[in-house]
Amino acid sequence: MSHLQNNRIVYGCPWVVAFFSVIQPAFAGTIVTLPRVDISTTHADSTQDEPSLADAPLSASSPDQGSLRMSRLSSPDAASLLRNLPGVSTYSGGRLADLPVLNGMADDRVATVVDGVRIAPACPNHMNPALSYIDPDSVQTVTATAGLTPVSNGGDSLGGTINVERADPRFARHGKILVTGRARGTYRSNGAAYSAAGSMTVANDILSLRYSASYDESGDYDAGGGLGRVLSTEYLRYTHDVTLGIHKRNHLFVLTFSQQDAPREGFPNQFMDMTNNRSTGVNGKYVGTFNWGTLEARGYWQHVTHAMNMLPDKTGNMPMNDDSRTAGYALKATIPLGLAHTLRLGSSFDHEGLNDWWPPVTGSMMMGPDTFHAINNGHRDRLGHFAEWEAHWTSRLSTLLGLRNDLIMMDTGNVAPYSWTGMMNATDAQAAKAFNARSHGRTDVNFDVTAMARYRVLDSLDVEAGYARKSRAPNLYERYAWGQSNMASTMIGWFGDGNGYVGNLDLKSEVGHTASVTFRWHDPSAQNRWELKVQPYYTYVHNYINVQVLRSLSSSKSKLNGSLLQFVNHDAQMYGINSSGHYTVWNTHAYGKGELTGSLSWVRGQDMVSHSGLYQQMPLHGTLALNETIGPWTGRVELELIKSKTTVDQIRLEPRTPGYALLNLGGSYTWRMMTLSAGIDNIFDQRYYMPLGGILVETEKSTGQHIAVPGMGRSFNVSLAASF
Ligand SMILES: [Cu+2]
Repeated sequence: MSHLQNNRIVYGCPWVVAFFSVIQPAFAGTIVTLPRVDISTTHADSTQDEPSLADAPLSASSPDQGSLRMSRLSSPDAASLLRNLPGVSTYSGGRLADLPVLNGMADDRVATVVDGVRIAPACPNHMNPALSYIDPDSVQTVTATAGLTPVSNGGDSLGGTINVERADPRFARHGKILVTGRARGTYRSNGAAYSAAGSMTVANDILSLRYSASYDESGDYDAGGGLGRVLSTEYLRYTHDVTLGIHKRNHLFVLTFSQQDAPREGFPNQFMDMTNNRSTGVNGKYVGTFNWGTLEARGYWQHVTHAMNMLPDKTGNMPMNDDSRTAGYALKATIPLGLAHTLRLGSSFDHEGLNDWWPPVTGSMMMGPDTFHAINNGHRDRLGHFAEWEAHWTSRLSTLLGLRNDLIMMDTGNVAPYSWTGMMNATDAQAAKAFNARSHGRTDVNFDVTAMARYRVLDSLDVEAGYARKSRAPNLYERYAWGQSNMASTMIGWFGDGNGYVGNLDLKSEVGHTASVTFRWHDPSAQNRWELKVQPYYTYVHNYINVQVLRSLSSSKSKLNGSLLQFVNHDAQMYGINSSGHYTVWNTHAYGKGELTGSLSWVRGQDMVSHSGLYQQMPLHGTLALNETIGPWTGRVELELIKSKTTVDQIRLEPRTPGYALLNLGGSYTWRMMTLSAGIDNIFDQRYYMPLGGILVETEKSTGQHIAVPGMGRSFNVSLAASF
């Protein structure tokens, strides 16, 4: 696994810096970075110098340091760390809630694992996805594995796995005390955004205690090209984490307590905004090496209360609440069998419990007098098991074969509309009766297989090819959302497209068959001066969960253009090519190191029943960047190129968007413990519309105009950071 370097360049508020600069010198030289008890390294030591297929498939990629620096300067959303990776795009609603798309598969189809835990969004609009709970400065490693994913990287997904981990705790040398930390303050001119993030560790050689916190706030941003302010794009979020680490010989135990408050976040492409999201959680990890192998055990618990209504940019009043409790464990044992073979065994259980209810609005004819129960005591429990066998046959040939079983059990209680008898609630009362008349319990038994091989054809060419069968069971809303009125159905949906959605009790799991091959040409020397990766892929999905039209939403009272859509199983296919590379242009004492990096991705998706394009398929897009490092200076020029989006999902009225190019510039200077970074995003204030950004819902609601959400205009960003 390509771990990012343990980045000690960190950033800070001046007052924090001033305080810690006083105490810093006393502890200089006591820092010990724990020898990672890492499955991939322990295994690699026992065989040839060949990286593990399961932990580092060629289809996996991680952002380079220049890209990470720029992402952290530009955005407080951890999903932005993924932005330049091949095959990866994101679709946005709120600015702290980007949802990843891998090889054309979005959101729930991607296993997004944060600190070993996969948490489903607790919201009918997916406003609080897994990556929204971690601030980018706390993130240590980011890996996106597109397409062929080893079964040990997670089931119940089709597109691949995104793995984000916070830094392991740090310990001191025996007999010493370590005090270390980082702090950073950031200002972004567009939207007048402020961020602050900091962390402090106190540790001896056995115990380590770390406190991390972050704060992010922004007003609405201005679109590029003088389009004006984009309403409902503000946010405010606080996170706090306390991490306790215990390290004894070959054992590492880590316990993290997390708390997050997000009092507001606007969603320009939803009918609702987030008016509060509060999360409390515990996450434990144990890693131990034994004479038989390595054991990694994780456990977690999280409670989320989520509230939605309209922030001042929107008109209306409609409170909606979610309460979710999740808990689970994951066990993974890595057992070397001789020098050439490794067996991995895993077991996991994830419980998700959800209540979604909409309190009555006093004085409203429609929203009352009772409480609307959208999901009443719903739960989705997943029990997963896998076995994976990796073999290094020769120094050139390795194979991986994995089998996985996921058992997904779902159920929910009876539901209720705002009123059983009110004239205005007749549609929903009838729908609730029909829903309650049926049994709701469903069990999906899913099997996954991944078979792949890697062959070193030349010292400068590796080829990895394989096949994966992967499955995903429907989420709670795809099965159990039941309201059929315009008002109830438009509250459901994480697509930002202005349509209304209703679930389907008869949905089956999606099963995807993917064939893919990755070619990696690279510098045969250890200097790694150049690399080019090209990955074509094809996926056929049986029972892809798409939609069919039940009726139009437009009426004498509604200016909406969209439709009431019901989730249905259709077959679908996706194919595309991901490519990425880097090239060291110069590396001399006088001029430092100059490196070109780039990526180019193309994907197409089709519904085989409706013959429409699939929703949210990113048009051809790429990034070209030049990174320069010389002494304490770094610089980056980045060009983003996105082709016009002409293939769209006609059923959801997905807008076509013109092509565009954005130029971004950034640089940093490090002086002792301080780093000053500055950058300009979208230098030419280019006007553009986000191809996966959905539509301006409030505009459509009031005027009937169907407009894609415009992207952000020029922003001057600056941050000051310190590490000590
Ligand atoms: Cu929400």
